[in-house]
Amino acid sequence: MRYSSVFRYLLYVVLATYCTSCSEPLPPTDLTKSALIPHPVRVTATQESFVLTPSTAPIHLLASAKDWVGTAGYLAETLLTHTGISLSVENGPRSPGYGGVYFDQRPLDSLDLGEEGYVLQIAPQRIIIQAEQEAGAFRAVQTLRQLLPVVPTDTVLTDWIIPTGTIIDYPKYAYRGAMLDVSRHFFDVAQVKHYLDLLALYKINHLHLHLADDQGWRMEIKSWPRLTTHGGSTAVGGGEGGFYTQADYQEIVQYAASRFITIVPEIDMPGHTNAALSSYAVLNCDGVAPDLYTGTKVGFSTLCTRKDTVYAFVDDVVREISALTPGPYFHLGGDESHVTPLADYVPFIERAQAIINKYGKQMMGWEEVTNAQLSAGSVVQYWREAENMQRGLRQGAQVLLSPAQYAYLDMQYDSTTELGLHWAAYVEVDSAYLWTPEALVPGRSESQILGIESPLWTETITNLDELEYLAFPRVIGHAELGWSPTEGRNWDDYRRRLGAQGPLLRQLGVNFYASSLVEWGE
Ligand code: TNX
Repeated sequence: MRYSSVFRYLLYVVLATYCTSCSEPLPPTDLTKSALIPHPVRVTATQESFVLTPSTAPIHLLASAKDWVGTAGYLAETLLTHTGISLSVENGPRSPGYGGVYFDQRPLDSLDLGEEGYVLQIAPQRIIIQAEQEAGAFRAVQTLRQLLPVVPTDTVLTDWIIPTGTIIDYPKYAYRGAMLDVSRHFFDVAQVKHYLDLLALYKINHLHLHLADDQGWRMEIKSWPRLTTHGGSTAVGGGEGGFYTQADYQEIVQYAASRFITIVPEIDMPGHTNAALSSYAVLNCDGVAPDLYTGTKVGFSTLCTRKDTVYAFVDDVVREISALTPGPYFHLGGDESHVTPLADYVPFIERAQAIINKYGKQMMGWEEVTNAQLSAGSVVQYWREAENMQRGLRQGAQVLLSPAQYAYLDMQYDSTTELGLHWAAYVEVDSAYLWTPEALVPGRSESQILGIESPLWTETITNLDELEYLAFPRVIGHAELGWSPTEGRNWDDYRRRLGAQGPLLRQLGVNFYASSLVEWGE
């Protein structure tokens, strides 16, 4: 134990003794000084404390919130893991003046908090989580979780002090996403769930899965079984690959939903398709199936866009995946189709888009899809060329911002980083944070920005430790850019709050990059 943690521990012991041995109020704590990320919209402090103890009353669902058992259970589970305190969940009427944590579903029209907004009121006697929808209550639980002190694991703490006051909070953008490439290297269901849990802590609400690329097809398609039995059998560097059965995929979708995260499936087309082309000769113009590919080049493969069979294939793939996907989007890739002539690329995107729309989904595509005529509701994902995005904006489309030089989690932090690439930039923790989404679309209404997303391409990583190293802490900064108001944002304040996440990340076992730009808390 370092000196500062010993000191903090002693402070807690003193505070706890002080609190339990007499009825004097605790010394003041200041909610506005809490190191929350994303920074909430409004925080007011009342300079007192709520103390969570083993004798705190059960978590209570008021009648209005009786259906929020999932989120209440999640809170109970989180408190148990973090503090060792086990609280049950109850509902039904309760006498006034009773302590503990309450959930209250209520219209908050006057505050206009939207689907994910919430009000978190912390008083010395009770904590009330109010939201219009359960998603908002779930985001509030993450705020509460970040307010818990982090103590060394060998410390037994019985009194967990939380500063009092009110937080009114809601997101800036509707879509705050992360993307995981499971094609270049496969990440299994348990690994994806682990990533989802970490993303949830920072209020990220979409996980885009890049399910197919040249090196591997990772999603079972019942009508085209060789896509996975053959196309999923390897990975970059020649590893064994892997794939999700449809049941696996549903498990991921459901787990994500319990964290109010929407899964966005991507099947990259017409380029980035070697795994599919190798599985079915018929998808190739020359009718010859190429070998599986385990290198890292891009832009060499294409579906034969003039064959009807290819559209039957696209229809089957989109139909099967859409049927298992409750979210509104189907991502069809569309990037780097360097060997598809533009005259073939454009009609392909338009036909595939029509198929996606037929199965009730909105198309998402990388910025190159703006070469085609987009239908209403299609979303353009910007990654590199502003001009490609501008074409989409002129068509009236919404954009999802993933500028590679700030948002790509596979970029190296600096020239000494062993994992990752650097074709777009070296992206230190400050550059990942210091950009303003709305400045990327000058002259456009902000309503054309759907949100931001942090892609993690996996050519250079094979396991969770490596995934965590590249994603954390940069994705935390992106989460704040997507959630918190731009006004008042500054690096020094963020740096302080990020440093204070260190103990929590360490306690969660996250292998984050401890950038020397940040003073990490003990
Ligand atoms: C570009 S970004 C790609 C990916 C690579 C990535 C590596 C995009 C739409 N395409 O295929 O994995 O660079 O950084």
